[in-house]
Parts: sequence; C-alpha cells; structure tokens
Amino acid sequence: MTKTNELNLKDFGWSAHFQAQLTDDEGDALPARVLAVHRDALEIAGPGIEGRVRPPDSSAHDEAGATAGDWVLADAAARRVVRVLDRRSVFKRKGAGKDRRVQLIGANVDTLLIVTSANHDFNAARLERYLALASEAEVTPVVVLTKADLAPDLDDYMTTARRLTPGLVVEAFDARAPQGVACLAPWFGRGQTLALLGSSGVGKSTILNTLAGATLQETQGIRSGDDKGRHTTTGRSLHRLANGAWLMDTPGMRELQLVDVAQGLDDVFADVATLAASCRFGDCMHEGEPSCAVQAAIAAGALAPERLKRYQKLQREERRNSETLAEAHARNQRFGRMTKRLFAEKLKKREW
Ligand SMILES: Nc1nc2c(ncn2[C@@H]2O[C@H](COP(=O)(O)OP(=O)(O)O)[C@@H](O)[C@H]2O)c(=O)[nH]1
Ligand SMILES: [Mg+2]
Ligand SMILES: [Zn+2]
Repeated sequence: MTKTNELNLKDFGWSAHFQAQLTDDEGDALPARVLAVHRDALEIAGPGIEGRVRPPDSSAHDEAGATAGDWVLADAAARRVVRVLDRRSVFKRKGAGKDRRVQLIGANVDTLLIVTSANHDFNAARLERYLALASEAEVTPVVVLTKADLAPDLDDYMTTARRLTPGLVVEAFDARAPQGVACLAPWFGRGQTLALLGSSGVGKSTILNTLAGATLQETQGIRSGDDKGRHTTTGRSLHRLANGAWLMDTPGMRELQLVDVAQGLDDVFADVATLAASCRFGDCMHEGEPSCAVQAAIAAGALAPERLKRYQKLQREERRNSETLAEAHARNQRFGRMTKRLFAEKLKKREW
C-alpha cells in the first residue's frame, strides 16, 4: 500500500469545494484530513503532514469542532489546527440521555454504508433514520445486510429493505468473506470516502478488516445468550484502503436521535409526503379529517399504516430535537396557556 506521505491532495479526497476556501495569507498552513478524534488531540494526515495535532479552539462536541473526515488547515511547526474547512457533507445526531448537545458523527462522506445484520437486528424504522441522515447530507446510501451466511430468510430482508425508498441499493454478504464484500467495489474509487453506520455487533469493523485484508479494528465475538456484539470500536476512525478509498468505522450508537434532517425525512418518506400534499387541509394530521389522501391510500391498501406512524414519530422527534431554546420556551408557554385555559373552563363548568 502507498504510504500516506506519497499521496497527493486528491488521493485524500480533496476537491474544488475545499480549494476555493484557501486564502493567500494562510500560505504556511497545510491541508490535512482528520483520521481520528482523541480527547485532546486530532490525528490528521495530508501531503507533507501526518500525526497528532492540537484541535482548534472549541469543544469536541461543538458543531464548529473537528470530526472524522473533516478537512483542516494545520500549522505543521506548531502542531495545531488553524481552522476546519467548510464541509461538503456532515452527519450529526442529538446526544442521548443527559447530553442533549449536537454531536458530529462524520464529515465529507461520499457514500454511507448503512449496516444491519439479516437477523432480528433488522429494523425498518432504524434504517429510515440512517436514510434520512444520508438524504439530508446528499450522500448516496447503500444498505448492507451482513450475516447473510446465517440467514435462511435473506430474500425477505432484502425485499423489505428495497421497499424503504425507491431505487435504494441493497447488498448482502458474509462480512468475513473477501468475495462477499467485493460487491461494494463500485463505491470504492480512489479518493472516495465511505462511512459505516449501524448498531453494535452488526459487522462494521469486520467489513473494514475484510476490505483491508488486515485487522485495523478489533471485532467482538457474540456473547452467549444474546446476539449482540459487544462495544469494541471506541471512536470514529478513517482508514485508507489499498483500492485508494477511505473508510470510516464508527462505534455502534445505541440511540441515533435525529436533528436538522426535516428535508431528509421528507425525501425518505416521499410517498407519504406526496399524498399529504393532496389532503384537503394543508395542516392535515391524517387522523380522520375529511378528504385525507393519506388515510384514503391506507384504506385502499396502497400505504402501510405502520409507515405513516414511523414517519410521524420521526418527524416529531426531529422537530423536538431541532428547535432552538427560544422555540422550546415558546412551546412550553403555549402549553402552559393551554392548560390554564382548560383548567379555567373546567372551573366554570363546575357546579358549586
Ligand atoms: N457469521 C457471520 N459473522 C459475522 C458477520 N459479520 C460480522 N460477524 C461477526 O459478528 C461479530 C461482531 O462484528 P463486529 O465487526 O465487531 O461488529 P461491529 O460492532 O459492527 O463493528 C464478530 O464476531 C464478527 O466476526 C457475517 O457476515 N457473518
Ligand atoms: Mg466495531
Ligand atoms: Zn391527511
């Protein structure tokens, strides 16, 4: 394999989009790609620069901070990042649990490999989440079904996956087999960037290792008693493969809370969104209003009611996660006023 110090910018995925952001007075700073994010250092590589550097002045959670796949300008002598270049694409999520900040998953990806195993990990709603991320970022999605060697009902999974969105590409294989992962070759051009997303234990690191022909990431055997692989990939990391493409491995995310993907959701659920556009009322909730095209399609058997439910659930989640503090405050106030009014009406009706 070519050493990274023999590669040119294009080999790293550089394009006119990034070139246009260079200014004359930053002549000393070198462009480099972020390969991994550590607690207080970034691992970067570019022509003439490689290794650990100090991140730019902002917290790792901050949307302005650097994430795997980012292009940065780095001061090689001072070993620090001067600034992060504007991204061509980015995946993000809202932190789970107490941490409600937006977290960056990865940037400047060309193809998203959405990985699920062809067993009970397979979940249409979860795939739709990932598809919304891809669509919002204008990144090509490919659904990858692993553990095909263990799945007697593989065709059912493939059919269900293909129906999620028109024209969706679905591949299935044994991730441990080189002849299996070979079907992904069309997406692995020189300088292309791909990312693996999916739950823990589905075979993301196995795909990376099989493609690399070496153990770049630890994989985890299945615990007896359940099918869930243990968490073995701790951070996101970008790896260069012999075919010249870059592949990002990510840890399984227990919860991928959607944020800022309203358009992506409408794209993934274009069938429902199109129907909704011809409901009589512009703000139709499809819950029994007259002349509702969505309910008509469900009644005619043209739309699965579960698909509408999944769309509405993801939309609610996305709106809640994407609203600003001011919007959340306004919503709470409206709610407060409404409960006050309802209470007042109740009081009025009460017989004393
Ligand atoms: N039989 C079979 N096992 C697989 C396949 N893909 C992954 N595994 C196994 O599943 C376990 C979890 O894989 P890993 O790559 O660590 O999953 P990750 O958490 O998504 O990175 C490992 O023991 C792998 O060997 C597959 O296609 N077939
Ligand atoms: Mg892994
Ligand atoms: Zn309707």
